Amino acid sequence: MRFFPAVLALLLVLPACAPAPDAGAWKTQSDPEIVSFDLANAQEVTQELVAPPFLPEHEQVASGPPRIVNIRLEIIEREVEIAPGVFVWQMAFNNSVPGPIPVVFQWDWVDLTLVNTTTDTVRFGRAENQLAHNIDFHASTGALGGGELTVVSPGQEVGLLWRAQKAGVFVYHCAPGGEMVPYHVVTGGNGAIMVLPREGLRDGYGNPLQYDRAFYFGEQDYYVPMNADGTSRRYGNFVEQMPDMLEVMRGLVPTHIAFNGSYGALTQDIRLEAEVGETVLLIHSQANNPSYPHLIGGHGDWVWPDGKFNNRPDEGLESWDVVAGGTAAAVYTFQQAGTYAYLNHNLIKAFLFDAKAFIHVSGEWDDEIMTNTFTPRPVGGG
Ligand SMILES: [Cu+2]
Repeated sequence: MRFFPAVLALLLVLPACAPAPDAGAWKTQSDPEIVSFDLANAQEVTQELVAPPFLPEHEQVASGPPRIVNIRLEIIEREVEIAPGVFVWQMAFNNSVPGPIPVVFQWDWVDLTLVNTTTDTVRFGRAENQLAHNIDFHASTGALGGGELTVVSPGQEVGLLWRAQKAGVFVYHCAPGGEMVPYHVVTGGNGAIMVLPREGLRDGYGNPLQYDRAFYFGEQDYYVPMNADGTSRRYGNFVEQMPDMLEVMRGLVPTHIAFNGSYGALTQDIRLEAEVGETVLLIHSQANNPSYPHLIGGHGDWVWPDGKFNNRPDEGLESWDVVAGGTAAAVYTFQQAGTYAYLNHNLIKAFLFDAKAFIHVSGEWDDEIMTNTFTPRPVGGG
């Protein structure tokens, strides 16, 4: 061990000369004037929500002080064919599974009108709601995430104002109590909200980061009472379905797993497109189980741990985590043309179930990044 003192001395010197990133220095504190901004002075805006995988129109950097962002969510109990011959009575926010993803800035207020629709009031076709519903925003603070203040019976609506104190992508879901909580969540009663830092996203060096497109993937596990022939049992309404579905749920094994509600939703029904050179924000939520997002043929250039933007993003990941009742957010700049699969890298869930989406990327192919040196031929040939 006669070299030990020299090695030790070197180790002691190294930190001083290596440009090691300082995780603490990456953080910026919220402006105290923004934090203490008076609700009475906040301007009201209305955000028109859209069905995922798309996001409502939004700025990426706040151009003024905190606002009150009005949003409207209508709860609809509806029967949907989620796979051939497989019917589920869903609980859907604004007629989509997952529900729409509002986009606000940190320190804005969200002013929600939550509607438990009936056929008389519904904007989205038919609704024959039977049950009380509510909403728990993981991004909010207090009263069960708002769940305690938002229980509405069919034909009722309720208003909830809350402040977005934390930045990141956060799950919301229905949570009306007891076994109703998982029942409403695994029939589609969940979504996410994105709370952007006011200064916008930053990469791991602290440089501002803008995206050209954003897609929101909501992964849904289902527990469908099935017949022996591979079709599902059918029920008259959301309430009638519940006892049999709870039995399947108790087994903890999903019968179906889909991105955005139904099999083929993002591989056949909706065509997602991007171009080489574009930076795409990939948002993912799973309200009831973990997931492991992966972009086949690409990466997460920057991945925010647990989808929370005030943590320094990780660089160049292959697969990343979504915790149960949590989210992920990653950006990737496409470098090659082609069709990319974005999926849960529990590959059984991706391919034997349907936890996947395709992104069709147009543009140039760069041989310097990848090319065949020779195409398949007999061994030793050529
Ligand atoms: Cu509900």
